[in-house]
Amino acid sequence: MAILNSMKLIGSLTSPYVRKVRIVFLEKKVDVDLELENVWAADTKIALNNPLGKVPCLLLEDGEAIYDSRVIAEYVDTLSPLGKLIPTNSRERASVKTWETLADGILDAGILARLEATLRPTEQQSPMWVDRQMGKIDAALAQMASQLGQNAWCHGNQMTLADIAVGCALGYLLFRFPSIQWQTKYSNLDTLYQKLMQRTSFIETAPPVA
Ligand code: GSF
Repeated sequence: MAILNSMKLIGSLTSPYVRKVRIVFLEKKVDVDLELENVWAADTKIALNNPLGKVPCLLLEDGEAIYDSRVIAEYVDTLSPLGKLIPTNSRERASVKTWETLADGILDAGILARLEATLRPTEQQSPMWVDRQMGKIDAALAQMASQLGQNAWCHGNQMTLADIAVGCALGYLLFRFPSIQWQTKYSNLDTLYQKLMQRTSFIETAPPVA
């Protein structure tokens, strides 16, 4: 195990999972060095730290690798008492983590649909598979909008990891699936998104314009 001076986050500027944990670091005011890694490059070294070959991957001060984004977010929330992002009460904790799973599910489905179109030759692509993934995105958006209702935040009366995960999922859709018109269909999600986008943590981690 290599000894590092400070924590190192391995990731990319376009990954929404990486964005989620970078926002958590910024909101918690915990320092971390970002090390850019293209996991799709033939010579990627990501598997040396995460055998699953995925980012984000956090290297702790003693070199231990922590993944995936949900584990990293949960860990970083414990590192400073500032603005708790995951409630300690077990029932509330489960609710916030379910919001996170719902938001991450949009990313999982979106990425699977996109890889089908970008990585597979046309004759091997399955429109049925893509439709299945797009159906998950539609259902998750509807659930988020109905659960949020007219509340200011996804859970309770302050920003939590639920809002961060939802904001990253909505931002990802704008970035990769601009044809999904979630802002017009769900004005309450748009209000939440606009509010999140005022925060330095969201502004600083916005995906680069291609
Ligand atoms: C998902 C990470 C992931 O798929 C998490 O961290 O929450 N459940 C995990 N990361 C992508 C990058 S991206 O598309 O955001 C990744 O590293 N993919 C490489 C691969 O081989 O799947």
